[in-house]
Amino acid sequence: MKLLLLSLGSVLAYALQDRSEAPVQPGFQPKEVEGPWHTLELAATNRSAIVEGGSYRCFMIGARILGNGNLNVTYFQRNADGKCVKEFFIGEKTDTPGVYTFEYKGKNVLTFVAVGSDFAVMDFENNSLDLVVVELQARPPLLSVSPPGREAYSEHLSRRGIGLDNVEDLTVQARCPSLGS
Ligand SMILES: *[C@@H]1O[C@H](CO)[C@@H](O)[C@H](O)[C@H]1NC(C)=O
Ligand SMILES: *[C@@H]1O[C@H](CO)[C@@H](O)[C@H](O)[C@H]1NC(C)=O
Ligand SMILES: CC(=O)N[C@H]1CO[C@H](CO)[C@@H](O)[C@@H]1O
Repeated sequence: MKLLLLSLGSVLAYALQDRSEAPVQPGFQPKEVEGPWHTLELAATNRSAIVEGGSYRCFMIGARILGNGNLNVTYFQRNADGKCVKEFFIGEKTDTPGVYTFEYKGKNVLTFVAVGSDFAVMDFENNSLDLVVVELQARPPLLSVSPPGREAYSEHLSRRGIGLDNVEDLTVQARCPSLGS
């Protein structure tokens, strides 16, 4: 019975993987995404999710691996009063290293598509399957991203069919945390 479930599980995992347009970073190591992060850009299949007031407009500040292998992601988000509020979500690890799931406005799948020493390209897919958000993260205090990071990010935007008009550059806009918040 256990074996049957296991094989059913892998068939399912295979089917899901096959359908997903978010490939995971080969040889993903959780340690590589731990520590401070700074969100440079947000991109989405539906722009309203990432503009000011949008539910996916987040400024990630860090990630920590918990004892059970889950991922604690901390970020700031502006509330309705314009104040920056610190929040976190727990990404539950899956059978695929680099893929986590969490609840936020429905079920989400987070995939680390590409990870380098100074960047991370993160793909968030809302299970309703009509929303994909892609984030480009950099390591503070240096906020530039090497050409391989930029390339991996652009490549993934094309893969997801997200055009440049659906990208928000957070480095030129009011950030969180900001002075007085
Ligand atoms: C985009 O999101 C907004 C707000 O959630 C929604 O009203 C709109 O219908 C969505 N557009 C598409 C094309 O899904
Ligand atoms: C996640 O990290 C935040 C910020 O460091 C902390 O406040 C929160 O307790 C952590 N949650 C868990 C479940 O570890
Ligand atoms: C922001 C967004 O589109 N959230 C959707 C995620 O998916 C759930 C259904 O699983 C919808 O209810 C949310 O509106």
